[in-house]
Amino acid sequence: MRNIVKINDGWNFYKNNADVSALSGECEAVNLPHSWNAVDGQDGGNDYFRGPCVYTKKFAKADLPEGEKVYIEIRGANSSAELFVDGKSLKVHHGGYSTWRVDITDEIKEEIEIAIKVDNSANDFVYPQMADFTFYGGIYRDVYLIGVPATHFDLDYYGAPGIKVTPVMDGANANVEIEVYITDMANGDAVKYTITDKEGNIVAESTAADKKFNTVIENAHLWNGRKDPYLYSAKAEIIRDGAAIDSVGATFGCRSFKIDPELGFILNGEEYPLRGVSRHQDRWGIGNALLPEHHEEDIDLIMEVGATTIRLAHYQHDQYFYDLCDKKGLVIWAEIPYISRHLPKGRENTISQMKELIAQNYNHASIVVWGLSNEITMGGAGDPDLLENHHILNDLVHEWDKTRLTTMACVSMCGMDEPYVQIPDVVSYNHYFGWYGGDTSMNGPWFDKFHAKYPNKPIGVSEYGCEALNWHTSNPKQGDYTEEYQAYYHEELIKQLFTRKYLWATHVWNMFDFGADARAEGGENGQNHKGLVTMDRKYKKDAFYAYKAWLSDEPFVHLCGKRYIDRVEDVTKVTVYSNQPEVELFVNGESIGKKQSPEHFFYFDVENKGESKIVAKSGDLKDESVIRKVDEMNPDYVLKEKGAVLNWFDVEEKEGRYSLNDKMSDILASFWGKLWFAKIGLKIKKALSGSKTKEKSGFEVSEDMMQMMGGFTVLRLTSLMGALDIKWSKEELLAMNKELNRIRKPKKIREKKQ
Ligand code: GCB
Repeated sequence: MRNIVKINDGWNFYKNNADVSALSGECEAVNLPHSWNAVDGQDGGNDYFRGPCVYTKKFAKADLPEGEKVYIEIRGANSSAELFVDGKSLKVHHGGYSTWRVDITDEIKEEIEIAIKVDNSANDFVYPQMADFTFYGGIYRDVYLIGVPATHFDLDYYGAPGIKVTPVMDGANANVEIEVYITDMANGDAVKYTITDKEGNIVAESTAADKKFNTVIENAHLWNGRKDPYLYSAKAEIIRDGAAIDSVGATFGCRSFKIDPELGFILNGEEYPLRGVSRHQDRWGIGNALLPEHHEEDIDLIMEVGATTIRLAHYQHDQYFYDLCDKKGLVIWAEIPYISRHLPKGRENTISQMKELIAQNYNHASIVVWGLSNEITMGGAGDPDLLENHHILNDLVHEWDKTRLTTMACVSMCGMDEPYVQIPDVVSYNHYFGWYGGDTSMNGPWFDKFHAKYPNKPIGVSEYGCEALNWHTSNPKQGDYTEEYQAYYHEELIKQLFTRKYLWATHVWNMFDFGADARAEGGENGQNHKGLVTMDRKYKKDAFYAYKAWLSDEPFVHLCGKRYIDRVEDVTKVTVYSNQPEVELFVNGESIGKKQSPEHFFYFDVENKGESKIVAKSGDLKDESVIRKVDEMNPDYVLKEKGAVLNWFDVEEKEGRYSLNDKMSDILASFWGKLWFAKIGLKIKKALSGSKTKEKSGFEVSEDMMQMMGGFTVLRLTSLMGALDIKWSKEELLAMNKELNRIRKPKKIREKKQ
């Protein structure tokens, strides 16, 4: 039988070392999982260490697991890695998110030293190279030694488990096929197959010299999403002379699903709306080196919000997490990090990462779609090499998995008529109308337009979201980074998206704030703050409860604005989210009324005098907060952009005139505004086309992009341009503001409600 030993503890770590035979510098003792970017990958500046590092560990022969063959299994080393035994290179692996194994048998001596060189430096052929998250370097998942007999379930095939279970529903019965992969099967060897139910009862059993076993589970107990995530277990053993010499197992679920362009997701013949969130695999202080309890906490929070689906972005996640999804009944979108920028030399890597993703995760009941790419057409959707790459991946997935569908996340400005959009079976778009550009009301109608034009193509929302930190206001505005604007944005988006049942899946970007070291937004650099929950998982933002109110059956009332205590106005708006039909609000013990809301959002006007204790009640459920009357806005509630050249509140605004705080679309509504913009536009165009890097020179400012940009204030636009290396100094910005202050707003803009 196989012997498996976890070898996470006691490694030596050498930072910034490329030569395994001449290690130099300080040696740090570390336990795995480990990332060398746990701190510098989350503190902003886009300056985290990216380079080669080496992990070493010595093993005495006696400590190795018994077996005629010994493999080392690495479940995730970002991004490229090379494994050496006593200085001899045995394998190079490209791709930081999958499992890979190396046969070390021939190198075993009385004592051996294993060295793993891991490298997260930039290159032009391993994905991801450009994306809005930190590429944490390290061996950040578990490492095992596996001892097996010479005849064993295959360990060399794309990190796969050696057992593939395919349950296909036929009426109430499940036709189950188990296929196994065996290295060096000998004459006379047989395979024993056993299927057991959740209680451990044997459902089917057979022993044959065959690598495939087919059986029927009559009246199969369905895997039915969150309602009943029932799993069966399959076990395969190699039998020689009456005894099992190796064994593997997998859990699987019996279910059918369909994606209908009108009705959305259908699970086991019933409509099952996929409404959920995306997740990145990192957290505050530890980067991507997560422990089981971190995965568990994440899944618990996702269950609490009531999500039925998760998009596991933007790469393969830990096996343990997919297991949790199977067990909890969450429906999963799994994907490879083919993201942002198509690399002409990256085709092979997309193929190997896709093969690993499917081979390693095939048995998971929770997975229903494989994602080909994310926002890959940022430089345009016409590149023939990009299109061919997608066709290859799409065909590969269909060949490797006949039971699931392909999908893709398109970038907002990608035109819906692009042939590229039609490649996968079902498609989704990342839209940020109401955050980056445009306004919230544009979301639903955009999807209606797509749906009307392509009624046979299932369309979904792969990303939408909005940043929120601990900033507060009673007048939420797009781009203000307050918890209140995020709550407003999601109220609007929920109402638009959850009432369009044709949307086959919707995924909030993101369940958790995450590390993106290049980001400098919202006053806290190094993070993307679109999470419904903070990066340390300690605080659920108000928007979290807006989703809970729509999606969860667990009765609750939530008072919004608990961190927004000091308020200036005499009458203030108090919002309650609840999945109960009626909520009553008490101020200092006195009821100010009951409200009903089929939309689950309850709004009260509350007189703000002195200090008030607010209690929201529905039956036995209650929640409390405090508000306090103040004369001036509490400065702690107001964003001060760290590192910003200019803050919006430092910009001079003149009645009836433009300023840097106006939206681009409003400026373009005026003739003089247009002229003024032409000048800036020139600077942007020049900077983009004069740029030496390819991705920038291929950059075209399209109509769609202009529409998106219209929603930004000029100030915001200039700061976002920083990411493209187009920078304005404070003096230049103030000069621009002066110019804008000279331009009169046309009547229609002056009268527009801001
Ligand atoms: C996107 C990307 C995602 C980013 C997100 C954002 O469209 O797919 O990786 O984090 O936008 O927040 O800008």
